[in-house]
Amino acid sequence: MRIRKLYPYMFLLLGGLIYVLMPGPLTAAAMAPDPNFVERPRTEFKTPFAFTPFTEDLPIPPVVQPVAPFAAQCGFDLPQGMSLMEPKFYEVVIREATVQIIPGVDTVIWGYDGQYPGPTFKAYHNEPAIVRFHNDLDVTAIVHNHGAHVAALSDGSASLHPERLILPGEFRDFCYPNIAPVDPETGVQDMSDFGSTQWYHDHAHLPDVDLGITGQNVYMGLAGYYLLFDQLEQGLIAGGVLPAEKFDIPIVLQDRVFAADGSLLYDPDADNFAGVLGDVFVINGKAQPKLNVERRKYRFRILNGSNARFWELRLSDENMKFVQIGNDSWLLGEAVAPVSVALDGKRPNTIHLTPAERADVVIDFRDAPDEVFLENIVVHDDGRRPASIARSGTPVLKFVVMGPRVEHDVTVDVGTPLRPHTAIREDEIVRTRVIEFERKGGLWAVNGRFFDPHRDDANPEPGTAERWILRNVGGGWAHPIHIHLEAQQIQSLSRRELAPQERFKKDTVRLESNEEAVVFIKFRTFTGRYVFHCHNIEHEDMAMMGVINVGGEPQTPEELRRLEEELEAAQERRRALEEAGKL
Ligand SMILES: [Cu+2]
Repeated sequence: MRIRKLYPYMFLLLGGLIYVLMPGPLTAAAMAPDPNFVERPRTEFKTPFAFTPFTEDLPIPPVVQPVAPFAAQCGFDLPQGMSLMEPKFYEVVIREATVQIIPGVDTVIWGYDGQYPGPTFKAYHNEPAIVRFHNDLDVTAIVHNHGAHVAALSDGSASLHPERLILPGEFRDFCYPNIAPVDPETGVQDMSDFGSTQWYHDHAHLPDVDLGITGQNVYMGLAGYYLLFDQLEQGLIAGGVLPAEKFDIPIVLQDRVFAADGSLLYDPDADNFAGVLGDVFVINGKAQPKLNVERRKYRFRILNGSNARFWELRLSDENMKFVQIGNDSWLLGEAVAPVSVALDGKRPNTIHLTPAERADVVIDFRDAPDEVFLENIVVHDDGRRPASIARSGTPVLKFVVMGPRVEHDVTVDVGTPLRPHTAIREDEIVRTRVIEFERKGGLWAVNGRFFDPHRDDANPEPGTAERWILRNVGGGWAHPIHIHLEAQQIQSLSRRELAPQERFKKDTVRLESNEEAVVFIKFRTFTGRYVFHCHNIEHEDMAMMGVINVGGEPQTPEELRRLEEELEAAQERRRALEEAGKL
């Protein structure tokens, strides 16, 4: 495989903490510390295989099955007096496997249980899952359950807890309680925040060199679904509102580049750390597959699992509509007709997804023609942001529609109530923080600083709500911002209106260039250290990450004064940007 285990620019060292920054862009000539470095032509990053698309079936990942109980290393760290059902135990081996992503081409991947994408977890409310992940690779791994409400030590938050890294040949246990956040006033779980479509993926960051390898590990295949069910969602399914589990299909969107020997090519420094893009569209681990469907409604849990690529999806038949029922981890308050709201305009009936975002949608095939394509209309050929929207989309998945029309199908439609939504109120907000994301010194920074696992960037008090102003001051770059542990409720976006599907909860917020998002977030149930970061994974690996310490050392008067000053300076900067017409 064509992976560099450690990138040639080992510029990130000095006591493991201090970044050595070179003036100007990071080029091979400027850094040149690696005698083995060979500058390669960009043509090397073009896949040299031609194939006929839509000949192979869309793979459906198997469901992980429980094993006999074992003595777990992890705990749930729940509030006192809270009890759960008996846990279920699972064992998963992270290992190499040879698969065919492109028909007829053997490719080595790294997979959970050797599967790409990984097997699907199905978990139930209040029924904890304890998962033992064994690492049979020769690289370090760790697992983050994206969207999960879990104790800090089971969150897989990069190198904040280095003892949680799964070293080669070792295993670590992760404890997922499968609960909703506990309301600090009532002590009761707030089921309006109970998740539905989470995904688990690698999140490794090497503490000895302060370097992320998440991009490499996810690119090689380490990602899968973690689905949650509770009485409410099971009621919607049993009551004939939402499609049954048999018609509930995961769709992971990814892009990959292949070398001539069939191996996956991964090299973030080839593109100046802008973000790694592929030229083959891979859906559930297959290049442009097909799926046979009946003439009925299907639920598709679509995940942008790409490292850096933005996708915007539409259906080839203009008469067919998406009905969106979930966004990121959660079901919506009510089903909506999705709209893509971008800087270049609004496009109804399309689904825009930046890395890590999910859209849970229902598609009605009852009156569909025999062939329907899911198309991607984004033209995205450098890591910073999509270049344009294509009039003629690229078909990425073919639906082969068969059989008679199913009468009396499930009832979900635009406006159908789903999970009641509890809005965080303005009067609950106890603090405002400004978090600015920018390119700096060839890397990626948060509030002017690079990720330091030893520094707290925010110390919210448990049980309180905060206003976070997420601002992209990086000019031409777009950043999907992911905050661990709790949902974000978007209040406003500075450069576009809020789409109907963005009005409820998000765990990944897209910041367009020079855009500002005001979000409310409430910290409940757990204390400890978690991360927030850009989910362009190369940006994350290259330092665009910060630390939240819930209930950490109370901020000293000096720190609070500094926060006030930062806020004032940020407001000043905002005014300047506004005057310059840049926000
Ligand atoms: Cu970014």
